Amino acid sequence: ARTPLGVQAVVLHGDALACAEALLAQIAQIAAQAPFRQLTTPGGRRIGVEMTNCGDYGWYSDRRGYRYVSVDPVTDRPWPAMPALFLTLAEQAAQAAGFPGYRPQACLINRYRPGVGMALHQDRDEEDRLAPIVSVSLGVPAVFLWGGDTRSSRPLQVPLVHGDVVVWGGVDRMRFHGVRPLAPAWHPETGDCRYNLTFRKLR
Ligand code: MD3
Ligand code: FE
Repeated sequence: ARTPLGVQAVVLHGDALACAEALLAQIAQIAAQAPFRQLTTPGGRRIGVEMTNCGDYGWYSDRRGYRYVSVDPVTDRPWPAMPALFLTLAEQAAQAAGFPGYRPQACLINRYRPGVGMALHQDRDEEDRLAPIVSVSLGVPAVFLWGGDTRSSRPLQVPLVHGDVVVWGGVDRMRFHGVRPLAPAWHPETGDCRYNLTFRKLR
């Protein structure tokens, strides 16, 4: 089943269910090489979501700014390679949403604990402002906030559960979006956490 969110944005309900356990096993392997950590904003605030990356580039933030780096500043090693399963899942989801030939260069892995959310923002650190972003939700359900082209428009609330895949590209790529603070809940495969994989093509 699918729910359109916009002209070029769609929720693919449960499209990652069949491979969810394998995805979580890969996340554990990646985190063993590049641990989850809380980053700092350029303004000096700690980001509540814990993050790590895999692929050619990883999203990073500290006092010097938001950016993509090919070497993990915490371990001084390249980010773990993007698992083949991640690449094929992202490519298939993009294809199903009308973006054939998608090859992401970066996968940001977000971990949300109870009470943690993500404020309304735009993803502006990528040169390619039209290439789709693919997101995969795992574990505890969350409410995704789907806004407009300005911060002031009131966002739609979209529930996302274990195995849901969302694709945003083209005219919907620069929309404001966020995640409501996670309500305490339990999932048999992730405990009290939610994981989100965010695939991006940078240029
Ligand atoms: C919608 N992550 O890491 S999914 C992020 O669930 C981020 O962890 C959220 O927003 C999460 O930046 C939301 C990913 C997402 C990414 C980019 C988008 C949704 C988007 C760009 C436009 C519209
Ligand atoms: Fe975002």
